[in-house]
Amino acid sequence: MTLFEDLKWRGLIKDITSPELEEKLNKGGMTFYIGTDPTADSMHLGHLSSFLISKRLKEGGHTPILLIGGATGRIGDPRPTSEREMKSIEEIEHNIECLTKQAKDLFGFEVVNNYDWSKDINFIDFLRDYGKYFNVNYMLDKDIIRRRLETGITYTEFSYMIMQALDFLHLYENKNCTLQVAGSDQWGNITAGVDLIKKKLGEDAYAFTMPLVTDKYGNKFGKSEGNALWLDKKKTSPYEIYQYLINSDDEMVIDYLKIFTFLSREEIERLEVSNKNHPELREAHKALAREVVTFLHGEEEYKHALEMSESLFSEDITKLSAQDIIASLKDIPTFEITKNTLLVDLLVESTICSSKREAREMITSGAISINNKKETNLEKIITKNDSIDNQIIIIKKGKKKYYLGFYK
Ligand code: 485
Repeated sequence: MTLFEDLKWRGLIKDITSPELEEKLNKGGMTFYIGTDPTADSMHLGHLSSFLISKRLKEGGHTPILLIGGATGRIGDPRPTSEREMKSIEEIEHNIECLTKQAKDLFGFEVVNNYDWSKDINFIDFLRDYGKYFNVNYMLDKDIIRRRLETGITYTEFSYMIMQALDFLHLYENKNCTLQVAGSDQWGNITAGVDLIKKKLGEDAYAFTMPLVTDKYGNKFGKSEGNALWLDKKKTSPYEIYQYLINSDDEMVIDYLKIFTFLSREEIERLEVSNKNHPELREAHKALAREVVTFLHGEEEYKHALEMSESLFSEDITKLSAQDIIASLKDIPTFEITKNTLLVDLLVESTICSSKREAREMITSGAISINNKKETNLEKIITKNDSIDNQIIIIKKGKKKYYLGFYK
């Protein structure tokens, strides 16, 4: 299978600027770049799907450059809906530092910052040397700008595409970079660069985009309850990432294996069969969680996450942190605990049981567990001593029903 076929098979190619690119990709030897803005102090799972392309192309014999947008981050890529709030320079600088380190640690490729070549461009030179290549009608016709015409867009954000185009030109001239890769929302920005190189130098540069990764409902992949899953383990524990991936939709897990792992086509096809015929084994889900967590955080952290997920269903649960438990027991019913309470009463107050009679029966028959430990004492009083991290307790009713109690 050629590199292009592999990328296609993995669903990693949405649009390409010209059909010649297929042959060029297969041949190897191109320098390419992919960029991100310092909007946060870490990349998230959404970025990972895009950035992994740098490793795939590297394996195909190309040379990657990772760009952190110190200049573009000061401006803000127009969102489809409304103007971005500008971040402070201190925050941007902090984010650049964190992202540069993260990109280097994860990939080990050259990392550049577009602030280095953009900061000294003088406004008059900018208008004379570059502005003349950008027809306003052409800019207005870009999807992202057109969508903002109703709600309004400032001159600052309107200029963003020119900055990204200048980056491509700069890297083309200085690093012989002839290819830019990005998610499909970047089509306007990257074609602005290809067009600038053509107009200014009369030469050909290339680009392709990758489809946006979504869950089965079409929502952006990599968000949990509206929060991004960060690649920095101080922000999102490896265990949380593990849990997120292991709980991937059955219909999506094979797509995710193609996008997020370096497993071979043969191996992924084997997992596809397993997922179809033996979904209960969850082999595909386990492989996805294993590959991604190991790539991001290493073998040790992966093993730890695996052990933790096993603890979730044993008395060892008390060894986990409240935060990790909350993250993994997401969709279960919750209740509040305000004071020391007789277990029987708590079961009724929390509506786990419908009456005191039922609660007593459940307890004496051994159907109630506190933190995965059976509780048969009718006099049992639940106090903070029963809690995990002074924050939560987990009550299990019968074999499968879990309830999460929060201390107020
Ligand atoms: O020369 C460049 C300057 C800035 C950028 C790229 C090249 C960043 C780009 N405009 C951007 O906003 N990227 C997003 C980001 O930073 O979060 C995301 C894209 C996504 C994918 C990812 O970066 O929305 O599609 O490309 C890597």
